[in-house]
Amino acid sequence: MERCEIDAMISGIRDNRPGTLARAISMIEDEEPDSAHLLEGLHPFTGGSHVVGITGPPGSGKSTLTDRITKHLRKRSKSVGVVAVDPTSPFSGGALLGDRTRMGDLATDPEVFIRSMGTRGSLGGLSRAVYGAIKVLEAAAKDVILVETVGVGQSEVDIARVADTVVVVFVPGLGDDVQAIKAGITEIGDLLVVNKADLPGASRVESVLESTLNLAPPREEPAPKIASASAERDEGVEELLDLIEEHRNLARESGLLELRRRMRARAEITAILARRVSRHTEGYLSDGDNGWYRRLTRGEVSPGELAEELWSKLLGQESEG
Ligand SMILES: Nc1nc2c(ncn2[C@@H]2O[C@H](COP(=O)(O)OP(=O)(O)O)[C@@H](O)[C@H]2O)c(=O)[nH]1
Ligand SMILES: [Mg+2]
Repeated sequence: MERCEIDAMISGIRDNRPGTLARAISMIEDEEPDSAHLLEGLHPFTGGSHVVGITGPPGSGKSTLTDRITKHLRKRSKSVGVVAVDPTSPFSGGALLGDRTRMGDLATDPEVFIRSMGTRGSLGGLSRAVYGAIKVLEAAAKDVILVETVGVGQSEVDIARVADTVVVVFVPGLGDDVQAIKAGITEIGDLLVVNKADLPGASRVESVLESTLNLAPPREEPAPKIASASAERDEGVEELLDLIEEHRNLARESGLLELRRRMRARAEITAILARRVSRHTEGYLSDGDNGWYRRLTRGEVSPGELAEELWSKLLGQESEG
């Protein structure tokens, strides 16, 4: 790709042309060589969006909630980008497939851009792509970017936690005591939402969350707030959105936003490097002709020495160009 083509792509992104946004994200996802230049070119135009992570167990209603939040944001005249990293229920399929009218109005709205991402990348690949997609949407000047990721604690899909505001979704009936306490899940959220409040047991989950928070050691960041909602019935979503906006304003004043951005940059750099190292390593080790395994079995080298060798090769390639 010529420099001028990349420039044209950047201006297409800044003009918020949906086709260009889609193509740019695909380029990043497919790890096309030019995508690195594209991301470099986009960087100066990033940082203006409110990145909101929405995470929680599969089936808790993250996609439904994301859809609702998007609608309410549109009512507030905010433009929205959605990145859904949820292989179990893709935003464009899954729960929303059965409700085409709901998707319908969002799908034709030029101020809403929705992208589902699979888990096809290997180590570091997916996170790298998601950070890239966020960059594209930031450069397109989306007011809010919603990032849906499943689960908590899996590094590959745990991008939501380095968002400006992190929403963790809970539901009644998943073993109410366990889900709250497990894996310090309450620690990563700025807002803890009990979704499916229309189902029995929701208030019990809320009180379990409250007592978990009361027992938690004090932390520098403000204690998370607890909310409840029924995404399906569109109840409590407006209030949740108020809390999301309030969090962003407080985070900006307190310096928390700066801290989150720093964490995100750190995670992004790590993802790019991890991906580079893993590609290099996989490439070498899957090449049956270079004899690394023979040398290993003959006792000429140890795995550690081979790793050392590969590392030097990688550094050598870098300095060559
Ligand atoms: N009863 C009830 N069901 C809901 C609610 N929100 C979502 N669901 C349902 O829960 C299922 C999983 O929703 P989905 O949004 O795909 O969850 P995700 O896997 O977390 O993205 C779907 O059948 C939704 O219709 C809610 O507030 N109440
Ligand atoms: Mg989903």
